[in-house]
Amino acid sequence: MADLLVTGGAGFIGANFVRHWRRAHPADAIVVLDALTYAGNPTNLADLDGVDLVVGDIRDTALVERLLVERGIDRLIHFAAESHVDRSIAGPDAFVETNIMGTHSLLKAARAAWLDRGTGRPHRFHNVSTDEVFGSLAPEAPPATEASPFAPNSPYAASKAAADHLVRAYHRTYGLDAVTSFCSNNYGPYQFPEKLIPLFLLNALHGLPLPLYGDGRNVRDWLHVEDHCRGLEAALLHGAAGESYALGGGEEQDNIRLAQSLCAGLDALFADRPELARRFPDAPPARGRATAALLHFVADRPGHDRRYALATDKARDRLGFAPRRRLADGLAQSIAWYVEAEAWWRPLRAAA
Ligand code: NAD
Ligand code: TDX
Repeated sequence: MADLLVTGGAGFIGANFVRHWRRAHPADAIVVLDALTYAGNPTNLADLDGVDLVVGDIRDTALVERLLVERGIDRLIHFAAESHVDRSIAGPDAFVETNIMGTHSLLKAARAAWLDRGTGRPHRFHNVSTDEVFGSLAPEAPPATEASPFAPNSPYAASKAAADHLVRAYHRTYGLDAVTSFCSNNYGPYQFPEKLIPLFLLNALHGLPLPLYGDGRNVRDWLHVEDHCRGLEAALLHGAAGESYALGGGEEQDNIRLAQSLCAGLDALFADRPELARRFPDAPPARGRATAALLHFVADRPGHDRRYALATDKARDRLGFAPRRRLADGLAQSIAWYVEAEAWWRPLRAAA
């Protein structure tokens, strides 16, 4: 096997994956293909050697085919997507174009480069998907598995589900070596501050409200991004062609509880480090108040899925996957990272 192509490698999970792969496989060259949308940030990769960032669109089939052929790339891991549910509700078109048409463009390029040329070389197309394709679970329902029916509810989830079906079809019809993984809500460094955890942390540092949608009792399963990356590495290297694997965190939590943990974690950090009150004078603990006072309820997200959860038995048994980082520890690490990463997030907030 030769170089690795990572689509969407300048985004949150993609950048964490590139960083992980660099540490785990330092001899491999990595090509990142990223269109640098609002969510793509080259500074996420700026300190790495041996990573070639190609700024381009996954819908450019000719570009992708050229990269695969000219660089002798046999492995592709596909993160590039429009990823934010609220944006998909406000404007679904970009989700159909990037997530469905874009994935199909990659599949066409992979088929042309790997199958039509008849080189017979091993190859692998890894498709990164989400627990949202299985839709909303009832409170007492068992977690979704790889065999659960698709029931997507948001335009985002529907576009991911469509892409997953195309990946499956290219395996069954053309014999493309393809694997799909489904994952729970990720958190950790470099997450764009529109998603719940970084949004709430950065709002809190500025003394701004923390808007909980609806009754705040929607449940998500949380997985630290480094654990996700270890699961993806295992699936890319050891997953079986045509199979799918659910990578869950085993950490279900409703949004109120999660938000309260974030607030308490921030209060504790400010108590430990008095200099933070000078750096962030608008944060409640800098004024002797609890951060949780910023929490408030706002109108619900339309079609808001009540609960997601994934059973990871298959990934555990076949890939040896098990999350290492507990949520409490991962949240403490994330809070500390966002407090220190002011140079990273300040331009993003200014642009927003
Ligand atoms: P992100 O929004 O942070 O990053 C997406 C990246 O894709 C950005 O760098 C962006 O520039 C790039 N991109 C967008 N459109 C492109 C195009 N047309 N061509 C090339 N590049 C393009 O997303 P993320 O949170 O890192 O998610 C990565 C993948 O993982 C997505 O496929 C998402 O559906 C999936 N996923 C995310 C989560 C999560 O909790 N964040 C959970 C499960 C699955
Ligand atoms: O301001 C907010 N207030 C709020 O209550 C935001 C941004 C979110 N929420 C709620 C909605 C969800 O129940 O918090 C929960 C998490 O929201 P998001 O961070 O937007 O994530 P979610 O909609 O669950 O989707 C995420 O996980 C699955 C990723 O964005 C997807 O890309 C991934 O597939």
